[in-house]
Parts: sequence; C-alpha cells; structure tokens
Amino acid sequence: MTVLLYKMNESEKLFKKALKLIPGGVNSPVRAFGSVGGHPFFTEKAKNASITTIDGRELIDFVCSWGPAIHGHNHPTILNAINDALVKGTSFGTPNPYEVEMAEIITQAISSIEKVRMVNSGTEATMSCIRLARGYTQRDKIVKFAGCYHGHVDSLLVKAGSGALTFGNPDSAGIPKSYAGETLVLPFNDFDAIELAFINHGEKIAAVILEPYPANNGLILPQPGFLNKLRNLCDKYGSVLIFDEVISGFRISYGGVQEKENIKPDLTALGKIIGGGLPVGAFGGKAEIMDNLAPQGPVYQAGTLSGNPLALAAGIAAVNLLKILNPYDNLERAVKKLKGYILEAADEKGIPLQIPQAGSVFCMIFTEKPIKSLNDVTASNTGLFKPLFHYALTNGVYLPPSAYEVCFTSTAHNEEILEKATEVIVAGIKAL
Ligand code: KE4
Repeated sequence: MTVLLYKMNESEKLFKKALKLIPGGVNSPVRAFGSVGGHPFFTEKAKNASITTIDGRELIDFVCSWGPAIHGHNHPTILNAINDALVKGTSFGTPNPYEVEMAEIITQAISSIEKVRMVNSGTEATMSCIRLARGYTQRDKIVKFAGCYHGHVDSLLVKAGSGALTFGNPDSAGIPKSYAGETLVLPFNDFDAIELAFINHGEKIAAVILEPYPANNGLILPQPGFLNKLRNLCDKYGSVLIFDEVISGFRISYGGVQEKENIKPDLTALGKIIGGGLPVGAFGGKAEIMDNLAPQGPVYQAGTLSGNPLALAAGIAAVNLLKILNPYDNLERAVKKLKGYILEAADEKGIPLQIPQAGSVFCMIFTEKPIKSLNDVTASNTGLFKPLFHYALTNGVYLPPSAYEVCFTSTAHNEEILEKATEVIVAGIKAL
C-alpha cells in the first residue's frame, strides 16, 4: 500500500488564519484534531460517502457530519427538498406547514412522543428536556451517567462527585458549583448505584437522562435489564426518564433505541438525522408533560429559527427516505462485514481490539475486555488510535479524530467503498 502524500498546504494556511479569528480555529472543539495531533483539513465539498478537502483530497467519510448524513452527503432527494423550500423563503417566524408535517412524522415514528417541539440543536433539545422535567416535577436533582454526552448544557457538563453517590462537580469552567451540585453522575450499567441513588434521593430526582446506547465515549451497550431498571425506578419515584436519542434516533432503527429495546421514556431528545444536514433538534414525549411548555404552561422555551422551513424540509426528506428504504438491516450487515476483517487483522497482529457495534455505528477500542462501562474504555490503549487515524487519513479514509468518538456509515457506503476502506483500515492495523 503506497502511503499517499498528505497534501494539507491549503488547509494549513486556512487553519493558521482561523486560529487568529476563531477560538482554537474551530467552531466545535472535536474538529480541532486535539486528541490525534496535527491540524484539521478544511472540507471543500461532500458527495455520497466522500468528502473532498480544499487540498483536493477525496476521503471516505466515517464521520458523516457526526451522524446526520445517514444517506451520505448531498443526497439528491434532500437537495431537491431544500431547493423546493428555498424558493418560497428561508425563515418566516410564523408557523409553517413543514412544522406540522415533521411533528406528524416524529409522533408516528416514536410512539412515546405524543407531542414534540422543534429546536435548533441537540443541546437545545436536551437542555429543554431538563428544564421541562424540573418544571413538571417541581424537583431539582438530575441523574446522568459518566461517559454520556448531551451537548453543552450547564446541568449536564458535570463530572462525577468524589464518592459514587455525591453530587457532581463542574466539568467545564463557567458552571457554578451550586448548579453542578444538583446533578448526580453514576456509572452506566451499574444497577446498584442507580438503586442506591433513588433510595437516597428518589423524592428529589426530577429526571434521569441518558443516551440509551452511549456513543460519546466509544459505544457502550446497556446490559440486559438496565434500561428497564431505570424505567421502573422512575415510575416508582415519579421521576422523568429522558432518552437522549440525538445520535440514535432514526439511526439505530426508524423508531430509535426505544423501539429496538421496547422501552418507553417520558421525554426524548432528537437531532442530527432529523435535520437532513441542516441545524435541527427536537424534544418530545408525554402530552401531560409537554403541555407544561409555554405558551400553554409555565415552563418557558423558545427559538427564533425553531421549525425553520429549510431545515425541516431537509429533515422530512431524510426521514421519509429512511421510511421508504428501511436500510437498517443492510447498514448493520455491511458494518458487521467490515468489523470481521478488522478484528481478524488485529488478531493476526496480536493486538487486543473490541469493536462495539449498533447498526451503522461502531468504534474501535484497543482492549481485550468487552466494553461494559466508561472505565473499560478509559482503561483501553487509546494511544494506538492516533497512528491508525493518521494512517487511514493519509490513505484516503477519514475516521473520527478521537478514540472516544464513534464511526458512522451511510446508505452511500456501498460494497466497493467499504471494501476499499476495509483494506486501508486493515493495513493500518497491521502497520501498528
Ligand atoms: P448538538 O448540540 O451538537 O447538535 O448535539 C449535542 C448532542 C446531544 N446528545 C448527543 C448524544 C450527542 O452526541 C450530541 C453531539 N454529538 C457530538 C459528537 N458526538 C457532536 C460533534 C461536536 O460536538 O462537534
């Protein structure tokens, strides 16, 4: 395998300029290549399973814009939908028909969602779920799980307290300790910890929020019965169960993890895919809870561009295409095939490797232990990811620039493209 020259001069020039104008040179930290070293390339355009850098390099994309691009980039159906909306105007600040159409789609796709409100990001969706749960229950405490990321919400950028059951400390500057102290951070998949938390604080817990398939610190699948346990405890203590399905909604299955696992949360946060590549988030759930939102109820939530016609036109096209194609089994099978070859190469090389997978989402964690908790991920040999990342990038494959982020495929990742990517990743494993 010849190692292609890694042309980056145009990106390098632009990054130098960006660093003077934008904090860290990026509008979102993970894009800065901080954990893999080097500096990011700038993307000129994207089509199907590939992105093309401003240096003219075409890369097979396993980031897919961090999840939205489940149909690959610039799918004609989505482009046409955006163009149809565009000629009618970009933003009205009044109700528009797309909002009702999207609400119908979401409430029909996800039966736990009786009412839904559109916002502009996953962060807004989870932030609104937290405020709504607190307003509805008139309680303040929140339970989240270590390793789950829910966007940059003050209440949720919290790291575990000193003891397993002490309330949290800020996980970012700028968050008052008093604020973080209302959030309890527990180990995911720890049945005893969640039981004890409710015994000790149940009457004060407004909500439990989790990614039902945590995908922001590698991919950690729930142990059998764990999601049910959370459901039962929330029922028993009158707390709101919130599923953050910003990644998994319409990605793992058309109805998300909750359909696959047959669990009904009280509120769900959505994002990414439902925007078809444009900025969208949504949150919804039981009407009894959602009706507490302004203007109907006392919990305030608003947004200038919420329900934006362009963004919803793109999202409606993307979700309708999923309903028509129902690509989930094919997406899962294709990743399973890729995974098999990579595991075989690692085994031949004597490198312990786990590849947790959920449909078209997977990650490579260098450890011999099956991944059951955040500790299993942090204890892994993340140092092996960096050389693999750069080998792949040099040879035309863009993996997420962090050992803790997951890879995404799309319906545009056809057999030929996946074979080519497999060859590069396998060679990269063998070169470790
Ligand atoms: P946004 O505010 O970035 O649209 O969504 C926040 C969010 C909420 N919930 C989950 C489960 C998420 O994964 C995210 C955002 N995901 C990250 C990557 N895993 C977005 C990439 C970035 O931060 O640039």
